[in-house]
Amino acid sequence: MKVKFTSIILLILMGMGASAQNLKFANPKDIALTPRQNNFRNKLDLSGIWKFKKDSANVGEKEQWFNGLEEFRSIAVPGSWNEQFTDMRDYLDWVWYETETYIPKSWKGEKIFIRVNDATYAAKIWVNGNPVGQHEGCHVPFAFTLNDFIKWDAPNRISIQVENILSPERVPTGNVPGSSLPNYPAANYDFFPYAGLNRSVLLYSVPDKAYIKDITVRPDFEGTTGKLDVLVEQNGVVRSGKIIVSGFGQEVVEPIIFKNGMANTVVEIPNVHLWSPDTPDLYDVTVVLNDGENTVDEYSLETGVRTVSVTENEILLNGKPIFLKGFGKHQDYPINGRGTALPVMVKDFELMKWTGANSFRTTHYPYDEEFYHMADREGIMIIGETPAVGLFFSGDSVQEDKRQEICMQYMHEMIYRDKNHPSVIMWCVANEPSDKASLGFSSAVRKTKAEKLRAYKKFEEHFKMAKALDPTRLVMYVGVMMGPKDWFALTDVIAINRYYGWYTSPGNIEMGANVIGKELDKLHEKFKKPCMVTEFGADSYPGFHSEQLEMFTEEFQKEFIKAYLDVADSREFVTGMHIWNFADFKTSQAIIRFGGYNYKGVFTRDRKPKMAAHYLRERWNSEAVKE
Ligand code: BDP
Repeated sequence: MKVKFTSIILLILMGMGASAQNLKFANPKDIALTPRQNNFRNKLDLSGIWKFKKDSANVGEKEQWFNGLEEFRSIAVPGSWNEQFTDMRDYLDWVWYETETYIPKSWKGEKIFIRVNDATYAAKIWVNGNPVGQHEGCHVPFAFTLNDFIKWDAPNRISIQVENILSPERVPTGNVPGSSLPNYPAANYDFFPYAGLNRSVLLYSVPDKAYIKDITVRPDFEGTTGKLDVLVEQNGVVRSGKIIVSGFGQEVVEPIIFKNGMANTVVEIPNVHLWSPDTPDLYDVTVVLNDGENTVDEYSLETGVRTVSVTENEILLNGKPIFLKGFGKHQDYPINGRGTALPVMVKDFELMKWTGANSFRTTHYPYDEEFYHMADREGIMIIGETPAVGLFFSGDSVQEDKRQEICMQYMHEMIYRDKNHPSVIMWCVANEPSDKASLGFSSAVRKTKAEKLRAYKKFEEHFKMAKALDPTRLVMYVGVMMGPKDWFALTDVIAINRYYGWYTSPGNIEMGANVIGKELDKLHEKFKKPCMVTEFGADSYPGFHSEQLEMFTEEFQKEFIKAYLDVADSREFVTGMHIWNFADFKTSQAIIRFGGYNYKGVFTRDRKPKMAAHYLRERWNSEAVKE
């Protein structure tokens, strides 16, 4: 009866045309586990060439383009449309993507999902002309069930409408009146607003009767015994199951009993191998759902046992001080744009290790999931950052509330997706948020005490949410030059982006180093927290040299980086230095962005080392870990 009723409603909706279509919003919980292929689950990657069509007047929905695109062109998925088409570099309005696929017969009787790993910025999905759902927000996955809409023994048409309209109500923000970053397209951030299906689109299936919906593994250890606090959530009423933790010749099995769909147990691992950059030792955690004798579902993930904490001066990994050496990065590469290109990712890990780096921040958005799996295995630590860049609290409460809502959604999506990776040691809730619409260092807007407090309270919500979702990791934000200092009261680690000697006192490295040194001293004295410089650097045009230090040369960039690293070395409480940037990257057009690029990379955009990269390799590889 229920099925028939749903079908009738759907038929009515379809008959009523597009205007009546009500596309539900995605539920962040549905992306908690990476889709996997095993004996109980299936996965079909729809990467490839899709049909593509521009919809500049936004008529596609009304004209029911979800019933099949006419006069389309071909586009690669994953990839950004701005790089693939010469006429669409700056186009950010509506487009349609379409592909067709059979769904294997063997999936019959299972629950079937579509998972879009990144549709920047907003997307709506139809399958076989039926409205499936929608999502807002960039660089995070979303998923919907498809069972009501699919056909067996025939191709299924998947239509996705995407747009990347820049708006002050969105995060990241764009088209902000009076922005201190005049550029085109008018992104309120310093990277190109690459749009489209930047990551893979998957279909996957899970057992219909009951399936494992989420697994949260919280690691700890005491002496030589590892402790994994494992929380399993199922979608069904299976009563029991087990958790198997295996690795290094050991296997520990713990039975679990579900209550209201949840089961929680602590698995102890004797003679535990701890995860660290030097020993990136991983365990397999397998969860099995059992209905009597029968296994109903099974899911395995790789994780590691390690703890993260802070003292007044240090970040501790497994109780020992660590120093973060590394970079801010981008998912950016010629032609791929922001599209995931796995060979580029692998090469980036190679090059990070070649320089002697041990960490990076996912500036300025969560990266493709593969980065985190790779970092777990390679022993690279990650600061996982939300897409909250260019965020501001200037007093327009309607806009602020909308931004706040999307930021909270991002926090759920990022932490649900990335919570089990030992490589992720900190969450960064925002890059350079400000209490003014324009960036701190160029604005003279004065705020009243009450306005400042209001902004502080709003921003505090981000920390509360991150801590509530994950009490095991450090939470930080990254402060902008001349931004509000009192916000550092909220953070576990003081992280600042500084460009003294570049944007201020340009050309004067000595003065720049002096200023940052003094500022770090003051911050530490006031807040008594470990400090890190999450961005510092200078543009260098590849192959541009000079005898005497001159801005934009490779020599200047190298000396700038050296001076800042020296400042850090002379201070016990500086616990990490991340250079901006790993590689040159594409930006909007602006007078400070020659040819539409940010040249602060120590590697070129096609990953050739500049002088600074060679310098880092020498310095970082010869350094004993700072203790
Ligand atoms: C910082 C931003 C970063 C920019 C960098 C720069 O966090 O996104 O690319 O400045 O100006 O303020 O190079």
